[in-house]
Amino acid sequence: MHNDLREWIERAERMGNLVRISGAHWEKEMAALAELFCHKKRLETPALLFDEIPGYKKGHRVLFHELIAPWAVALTMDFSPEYDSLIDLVKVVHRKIEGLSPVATKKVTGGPVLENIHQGKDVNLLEFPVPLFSEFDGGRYIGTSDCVIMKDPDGDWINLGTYRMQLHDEQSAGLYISPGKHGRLIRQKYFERGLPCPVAVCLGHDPLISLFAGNEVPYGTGEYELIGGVRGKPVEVIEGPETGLPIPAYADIVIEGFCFPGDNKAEGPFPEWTGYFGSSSRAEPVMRVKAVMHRNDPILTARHEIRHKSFDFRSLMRSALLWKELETAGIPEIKGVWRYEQAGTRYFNVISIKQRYYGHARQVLHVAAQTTAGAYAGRWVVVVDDDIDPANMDEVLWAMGTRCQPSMDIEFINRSRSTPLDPLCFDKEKNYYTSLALVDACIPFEQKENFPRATGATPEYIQEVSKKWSALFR
Ligand SMILES: Cc1cc2nc3c(=O)[nH]c(=O)nc-3n(C[C@H](O)[C@H](O)[C@H](O)COP(=O)(O)O)c2cc1C
Ligand SMILES: [Mn+2]
Repeated sequence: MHNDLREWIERAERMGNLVRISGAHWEKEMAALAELFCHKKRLETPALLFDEIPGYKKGHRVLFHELIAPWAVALTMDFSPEYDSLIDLVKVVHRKIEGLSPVATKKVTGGPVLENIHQGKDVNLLEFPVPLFSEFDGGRYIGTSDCVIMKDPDGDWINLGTYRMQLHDEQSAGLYISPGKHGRLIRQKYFERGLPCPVAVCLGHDPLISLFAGNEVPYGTGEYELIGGVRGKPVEVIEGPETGLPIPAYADIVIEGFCFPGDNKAEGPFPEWTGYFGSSSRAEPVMRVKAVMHRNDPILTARHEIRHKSFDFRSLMRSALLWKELETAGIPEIKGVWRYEQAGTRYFNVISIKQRYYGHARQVLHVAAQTTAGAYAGRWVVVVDDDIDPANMDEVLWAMGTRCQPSMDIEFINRSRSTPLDPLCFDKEKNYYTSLALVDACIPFEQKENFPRATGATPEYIQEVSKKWSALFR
């Protein structure tokens, strides 16, 4: 398995999945190229490594979209990138997560991240070619594929989260964290005590860190330990010189500093995962940066939230995390979970089951809707039988069209968890609720034996004929 971002890039390039681009501008051009690649290459989208960015030193690079295609998650978690249906990939990731034993971090005294250290007056965030995604954004965003490291003041829990960061000036950046996120709850604890909140942020790092920082794992769980679990060895960390927080020794770029109670500044808008500008400009906490550490020729990782893309690592991870939570709740016979990228990996979730008892399908719907992975900004949860591939929309629509009696088979949950980024949340100061539709598109359990036979030859006969006539389909 790769050890750091540098090795990951080498391997991606060897697979033919990395495109190097010289001379594209940080102002909108890198983002537009990323959008173009994404729409032209769909499930084969490569990672883009930008260099010689106008106004910046050669070697000060930006890596866009390291996790936007199935090959990338396979490389990052070290499994084969071959698949027939996307649900095959979820099964692999689910197996990896299901049996994961957490591995604690290992403290080390040095590492490549310390090749360059700037503190005090020497801190200058503008030394990095921070992208501007579009002319409608609140500013340039230095943190989009970042990893924000914080410590619970009441214990040893270290939380990692991906939260957007807008560049304000050389020594400060805005840190937007949605209500209820772990980083926000931790920061709030410091503020309620009138204390500054220590923060360290990786701005360039192994994509494996992003897999866990950017997805919902339960409150109190250390994401570092899960990363160590996947790797099979501890994440090596140095102690941050300003905050004492554990910082990955092999990161490309890390900043350290503090958020102070009441120190807010206008932040946003930002083009969000919903496919809209999440909210207009609002006052959000500022991170005052006290130290910058980076490797020679540092690489900033960046993500542009592209509307109508085919895939994102969040679909895979959030599907596998939801699957794990359903099993942890004791529900049997979950056969597949898919959370559609086209609906922001949160709004439209499909679960397939082998029905075993009366009420099985409803149980799945209600539990899935309120898990850690599923509750945040959910809108539609659909349950289907196990002959339906939840990642195949053709099959899901067939089930919804033919097995769901809307007046009986759709239930609603009101005042469920949402976010100010939700385009249907009109009050951006409070009332972040959504309703959820629970759609039972399974054959009614008592009709299983009598339900009309689905058309088509049996799978066994289809296989026999396709073997006999294989020359026709070459
Ligand atoms: C690329 C990317 C950008 C994200 N940006 C934000 C953000 O700006 N604010 C936020 O609250 N969550 C954001 N998220 C979602 C959180 O990272 C995610 O909910 C994660 O679970 C947060 O960690 P936590 O559960 O420890 O709070 C982003 C996720 C990804 C993958
Ligand atoms: Mn967390």
